[in-house]
Amino acid sequence: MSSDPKIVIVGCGISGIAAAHRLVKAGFHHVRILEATARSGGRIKTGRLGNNTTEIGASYIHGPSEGNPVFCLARDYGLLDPEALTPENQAMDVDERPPWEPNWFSSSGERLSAEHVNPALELFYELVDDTSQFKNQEETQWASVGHFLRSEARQRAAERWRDKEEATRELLLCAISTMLKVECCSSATHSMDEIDLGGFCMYKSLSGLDCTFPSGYEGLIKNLMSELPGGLVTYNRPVRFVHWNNTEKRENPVMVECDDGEKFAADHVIVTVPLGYLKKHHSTLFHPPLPLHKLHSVQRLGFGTNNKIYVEFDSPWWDQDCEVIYFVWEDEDAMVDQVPDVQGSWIKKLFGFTVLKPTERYGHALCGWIAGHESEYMETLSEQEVTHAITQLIRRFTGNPIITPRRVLRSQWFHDPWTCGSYSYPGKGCSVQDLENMMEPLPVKESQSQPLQVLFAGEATHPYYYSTVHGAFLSGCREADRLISHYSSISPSQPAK
Ligand code: 6YU
Repeated sequence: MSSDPKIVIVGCGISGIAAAHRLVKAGFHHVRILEATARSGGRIKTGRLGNNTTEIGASYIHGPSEGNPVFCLARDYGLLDPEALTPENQAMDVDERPPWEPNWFSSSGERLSAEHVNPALELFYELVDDTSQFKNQEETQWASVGHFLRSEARQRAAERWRDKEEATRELLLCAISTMLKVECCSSATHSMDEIDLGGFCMYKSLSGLDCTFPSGYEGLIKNLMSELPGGLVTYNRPVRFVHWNNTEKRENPVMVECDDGEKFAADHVIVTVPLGYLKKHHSTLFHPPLPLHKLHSVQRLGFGTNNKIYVEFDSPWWDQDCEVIYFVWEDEDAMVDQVPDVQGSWIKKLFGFTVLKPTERYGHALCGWIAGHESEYMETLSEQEVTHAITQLIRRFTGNPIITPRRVLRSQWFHDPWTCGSYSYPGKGCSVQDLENMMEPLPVKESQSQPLQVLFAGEATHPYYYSTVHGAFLSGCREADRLISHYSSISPSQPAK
């Protein structure tokens, strides 16, 4: 193997960029990124709603504090608002984060007071907190997060709300359905019944009150890209095959072949394609195929859809201090997070909207959130059909028959052929071992002559920051470091210059 190896990175999302950055900085000269699309950033994608910046993909830095490399980069590039930089903001613990100021509306067109719905919200947050007791527990009596939340909610509600009127109790249970739909969006899953309870607790939160990029998340990508050598990325080059374990060749044991037939010989390839893409294409992508234990982990981990529907209005119909709008369907069975008739009533899965703030920056704009198969079906509709459904929904819940959106813009992550969904979640039955299998390089048993041929990065390969930008970033650094330490162990002075 060469002392200045050829390294191909598949995918120019944040994990691929992070890996390239690290390798180039360490003195590797033959680093190349092959990207299927015409742009860098992958699921970091900033768009426009009229004159305003919107995020089609990631919105927040989750946990903006010193321990978060994405926060540190954004701060150093000068991409954040001053409030995000304050010590108070960074020190904010997950449990201390104040709940967003809500406005609640019901399907009968009534505004519900926050006091009225609060018992449901309190019970729900308490149950989500209680999931932490299942950390490191291999077996529980609960089949999934959904099973736990629903069963416990039913039992605790029966005790606590005994003295409330029947109609109030039912309304509160319907509000819990709304909260289950919120959780589906957070985990990009069709239903909380698909999420493993132990896996759910593996996710780690960093301190800091989530913040956004005033000029768009893509500013981070632009800054990072400007520090890479020109020509390092080849765009519009979808990789079709990764031929590895070519035992006849001592040098360049990996051959990466693109859709157009162009071939790139390499010593190492870092695959950063999304888990959704991997689930769909692993059997054609890898030659020889993935070892069975790795394949099973790819299958056990979940990858689902969470989409956004931005809606802009001439004037607000929500309170000035409102940060989130929740819709409660009174005609639904209590505590459901799935719609039985996806085509006929997909819109019921949309839990409501977050309010884009500050108004001076975004105008009167909301971001609707919808997860699961209902979200995937929404993607197949025309923009007019989505706008019509949203308009009818808002008119019904507000009781105001003339509210009309000025503009609507939605994301379509499930039908993006290079992503096939939004982000990963711990599927039922998945364990720490599955997360470890995801990041394990090939060949599994390192042979002296051809080690570390195929390495894996991307958000779904991070054991506890999966589904996030910082998890993806760290996974790229991890795989670059794996190669850097490999080369420094065989030749301490090579190749770093
Ligand atoms: C975060 C947030 N956020 C909303 C929405 C989405 C995501 N995330 P990439 O896909 O970026 O790159 C791969 C590249 O590979 C890509 O360019 C492809 O074109 C290319 N490719 C594919 N196939 C190829 C081939 N064959 N050949 C060549 N190239 C190929 N994260 O931190 N904050 O607010 C959100 C959000 C709608 C879709 C998000 C958020 C997820 C991040 O966007 C995502 O992890 C990274 O960008 C992925 O980078 P990458 O490099 O791995 O892949 C308890 C518990 C619960 C757990 N959940 C709690 C946290 C919830 C996360 N929240 C997310 C919410 C939002 C709003």
